[in-house]
Amino acid sequence: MKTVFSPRHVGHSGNVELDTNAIVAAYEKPSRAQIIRERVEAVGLGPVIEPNAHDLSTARKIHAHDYLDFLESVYPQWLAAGHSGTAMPYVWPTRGVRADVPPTSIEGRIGYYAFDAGATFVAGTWDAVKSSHDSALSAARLVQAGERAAFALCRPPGHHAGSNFAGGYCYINNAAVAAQFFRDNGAKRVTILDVDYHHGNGTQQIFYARADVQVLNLHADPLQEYPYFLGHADETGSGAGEGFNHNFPLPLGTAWEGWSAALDSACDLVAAYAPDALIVSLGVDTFERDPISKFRLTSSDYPKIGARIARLGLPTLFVMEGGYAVEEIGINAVGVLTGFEQ
Ligand code: SP5
Ligand code: ZN
Repeated sequence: MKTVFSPRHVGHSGNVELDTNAIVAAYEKPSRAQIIRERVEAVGLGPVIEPNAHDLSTARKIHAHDYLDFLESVYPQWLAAGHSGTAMPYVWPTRGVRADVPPTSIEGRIGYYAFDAGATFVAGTWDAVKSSHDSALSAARLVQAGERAAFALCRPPGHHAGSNFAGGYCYINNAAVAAQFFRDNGAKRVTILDVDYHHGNGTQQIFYARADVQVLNLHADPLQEYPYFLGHADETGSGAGEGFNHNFPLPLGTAWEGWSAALDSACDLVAAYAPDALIVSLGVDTFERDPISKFRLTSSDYPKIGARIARLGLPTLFVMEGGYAVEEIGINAVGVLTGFEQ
């Protein structure tokens, strides 16, 4: 299968993040994408191509216009306010506040449009975010044009980004934009299957009231793990979307036996929905040695994930999400893809 990848992701580098009790170098770093790209070439998965430029018209259907404007302007505003280095929020709206009034100061705005401290900005962030979005759309176009599968090697990732908020290293929800693209180009139903360790709260929020995009999430139980405030099993959709959102919260320490049982259940639901296209939000932070996660999948498990997904027999777009064990991230992510192709 083809891989769509933009070298412009490297502009999003040098960020710091808040980790337990310290400001540390961000776990979501450029070497992640570089090592995956090298593995794609080492195993001969297929050609690696750069994305075409796409405008934001599809993204505007799933993200608020003022939010996209914010993403593009936040870093220049941060500099104009006399700040330097990593732009990050320190205050967020919560219960009982005026969530309808975006502040004018950049310190207020950056918190208003985020749910955590994990969506930070440097000078090259917007260009990287835009290139990641372009990779998702270009790869989606390959699948829409008839390829069995394609790999959008997106960085930064997207599944924590909602209609009007960033967080968890995510800005534009690349998988959600791809789903909207499929819907706008002939697909009647689209499924997003999110196998990242963390619940894809942004993807769930975007499609929660929609029946045309089925969303399934396998993830660490939000009672025990980030992003904590969404991802329970009783979140099944609202209004017209009732019955089209499925969560599989799993306990910390889950290994292949428990994880694959949830994948089988999810795949049964996908088959019953019979989508025209499948998008896999591909996180490999389920790995036993991931530095910020607590599942126990091994490198030999990843090809089995790909093989199970392939059995659905659907046009499939893989969109890269998380995974922070940088040494093994290429083996694990590309393992899913080679397992799919066998
Ligand atoms: C796309 C994606 O996988 N985003 C994940 C964002 C996770 N952010 C929370 C990180 C918390 C790190 N604290 C773990 C302590 C290990 N020293
Ligand atoms: Zn994750």
